[in-house]
Amino acid sequence: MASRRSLLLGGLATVGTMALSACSKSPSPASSPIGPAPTLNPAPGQNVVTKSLVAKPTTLDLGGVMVDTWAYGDAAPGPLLRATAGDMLRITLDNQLPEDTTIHWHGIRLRNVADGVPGQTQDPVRPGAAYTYEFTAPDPGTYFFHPHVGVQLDRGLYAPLIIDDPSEPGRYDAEWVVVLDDWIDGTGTTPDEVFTDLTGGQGAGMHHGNMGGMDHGSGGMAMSGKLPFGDAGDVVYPHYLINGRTPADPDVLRAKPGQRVRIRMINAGADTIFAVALGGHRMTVTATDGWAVEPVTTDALYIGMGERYDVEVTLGDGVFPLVAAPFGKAGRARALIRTGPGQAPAVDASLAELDGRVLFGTELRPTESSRLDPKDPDDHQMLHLAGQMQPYVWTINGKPFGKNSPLSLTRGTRTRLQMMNMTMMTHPMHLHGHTFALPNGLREDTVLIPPMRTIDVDFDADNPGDWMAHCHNIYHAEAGMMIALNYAT
Ligand SMILES: [Cu+2]
Repeated sequence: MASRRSLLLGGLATVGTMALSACSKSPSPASSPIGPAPTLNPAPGQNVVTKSLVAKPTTLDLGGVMVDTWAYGDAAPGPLLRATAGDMLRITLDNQLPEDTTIHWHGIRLRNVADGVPGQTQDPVRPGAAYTYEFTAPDPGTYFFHPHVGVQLDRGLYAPLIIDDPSEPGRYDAEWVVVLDDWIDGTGTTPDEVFTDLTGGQGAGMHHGNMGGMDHGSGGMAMSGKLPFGDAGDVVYPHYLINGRTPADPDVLRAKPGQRVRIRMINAGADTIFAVALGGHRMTVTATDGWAVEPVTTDALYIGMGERYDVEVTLGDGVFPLVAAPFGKAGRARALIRTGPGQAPAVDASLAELDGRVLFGTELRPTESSRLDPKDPDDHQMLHLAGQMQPYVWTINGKPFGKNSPLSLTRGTRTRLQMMNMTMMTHPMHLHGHTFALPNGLREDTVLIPPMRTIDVDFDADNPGDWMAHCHNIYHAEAGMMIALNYAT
């Protein structure tokens, strides 16, 4: 049976099923091996942060739900990685998974060889092998890391990466990292099986008995085709998590009444846009994707896959739910903020804030210090986004990754990417190795592009290499919605 979405999208794409052969689990390596990355030696006086990560199968307790999954160590999110802007990071990945993997350092303007794209910037890290990533992290902010292989991100393989600003005064009483996720791995299926179902033409991962049912009109308020994001996801998840915990047995964040807290929010979900709100509070947004913005106070905010927002709140006295409502899907993620005694609100208690003003990231304006200086672009490039559910193929510039032509950039140019979304879904588009600016100068590395909308972003081609731009819906990316952008020194 054709889904509503496939009907809406029918005729927009002209790519046949053969195209899916390009979407192997590990993007096919270049004809010759890439070999080890050249060693990076720290500059005189440069601090080096050294850490080891083990990617491995493990069993996690999500809060009354036990799942077999893959993670960095024995927790999801994995271990917080923290450094100061300008530091060199030297991170060794020990691959104890039964598959190839890599790590992509999402949002960091790093040297190309450390970007973690198999077949493009490195050879895949084989099972049992290790690989050392060495790079300098130039910009402070909230980031995260995850594999760039297949749909591994939709397992437990993600963790926050915080880069501190050495010049920022410590003006918060506390700081919390809040990682959002949509969870299905180990609940009777795996992300690989979900992807197989999606590409099998049988209709979007709806065959797992423990899933909540497809979102096409079945979820009450969770109607498909809803504004502003249209059909926002392809997969119905049995669980939505904050910091790896279900709403029934949530993460509890503790502080004192009246304290000012910075919350660093990361959407590590594979297929879910969230609206986030804190019961009984308004939140002031101070940064997006690591870049400072003119502060805006709001009831709630949307956060797309791969996006990060920093907010500050001054806490009241009591117990408050921090809720992330999956857009267009039933269920919620929840943590609790506790500043005093009292009983936690019910898991499904409604939040007035979610019915208030919900901020879009694209409404934000940059601070003067984070604005990209205005300049006419020297180079215009286009990303034409298309796709369909049946067959499940998502394309950039008419073809899926592997068949589309890499964009050829020129070093030293101000480059404009015109991203045209010709579908009825929202796509969080992410650019590696750079931050782009929206027309008002707002810096980001990931931006939500609603259905049938075009967004122009500008960036300076000042970091040569073979880079990627792709949708951060990991199922779209794996089904082809990626493209390479290449330029030489
Ligand atoms: Cu997409």
